[in-house]
Amino acid sequence: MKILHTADWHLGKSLNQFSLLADQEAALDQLLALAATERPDVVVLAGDIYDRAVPPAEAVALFHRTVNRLVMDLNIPLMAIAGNHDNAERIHYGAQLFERQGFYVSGYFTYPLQPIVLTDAYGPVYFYLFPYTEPEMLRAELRRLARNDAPAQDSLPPDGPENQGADWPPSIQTHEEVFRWVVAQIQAQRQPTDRVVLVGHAFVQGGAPSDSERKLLVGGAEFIAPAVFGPLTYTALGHLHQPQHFNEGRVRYAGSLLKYSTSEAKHQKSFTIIALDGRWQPGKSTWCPSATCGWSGARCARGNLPWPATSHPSSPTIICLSN
Ligand SMILES: [Mn+2]
Repeated sequence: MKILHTADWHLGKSLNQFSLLADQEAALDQLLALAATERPDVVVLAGDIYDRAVPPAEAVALFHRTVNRLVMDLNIPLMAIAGNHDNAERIHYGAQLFERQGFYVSGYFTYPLQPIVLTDAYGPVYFYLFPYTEPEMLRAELRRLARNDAPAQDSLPPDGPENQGADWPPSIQTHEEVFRWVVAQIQAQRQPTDRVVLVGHAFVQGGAPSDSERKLLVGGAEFIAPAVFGPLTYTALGHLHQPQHFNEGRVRYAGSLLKYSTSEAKHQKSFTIIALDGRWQPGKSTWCPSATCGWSGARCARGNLPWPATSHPSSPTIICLSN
């Protein structure tokens, strides 16, 4: 099973009122070219599709074109989740309809968690899409389910509301507790040798942040210990904009599509290709530099600055003033 992992597209983002849309389109052209050559079984987009809850129409049109080219023209499924910059309901629009064509999109989680199953020569791989979910959102939804809207008896996992008595729903205060709950749900559904991939949007403890990420919670409690994801075959994450990995590469950030702040000037943006063989652990992973290698992107110039800045019209230069 070959997985092309990408994240944090932030379509429609502007830097100092300068639209990055043309550069985003060029980078997505590179992604589509890579997909056409590599023929992954699935492309995974781990949140922050757009830069804000109500993206510009041109950004929505770019996403529309990209999904069409990948899913309809290249016939490669896409699995996408909402990140903390996205609006859950808007991202979730059309989810059940699009699924029939191979575009799996999840703006908000639904209970019980249900995997998307893709099969290769070694058998099934279970993909769990868990969009960005605040601890309070998860608590509220679990309370609602416990109160009066529990799903049908035969679809309840072993730790469902009817078996938990007064302790259910569990107390969930932090992002780590959210993902402990998610992984426990998955563990209750799977066989130990099943290959399981989780797609999420979260801040793993020890990860290197950038200036273009919005904090998940004010006052801490946003960090998740990498060990939480230990039982899973692969965790495809979004949120941190620098490509990086944990747990021997089994927990990974693909990084953002472009450099979105001066703190990312030295990043080399990329797409990640993960190959799963028959074992529960991932096989080789390939790091594919994206279009941004040849693109100046956000860069930080110091010293005697040329003025006016001479750069490609669609490549902004951020000028850092220092004394
Ligand atoms: Mn992001």
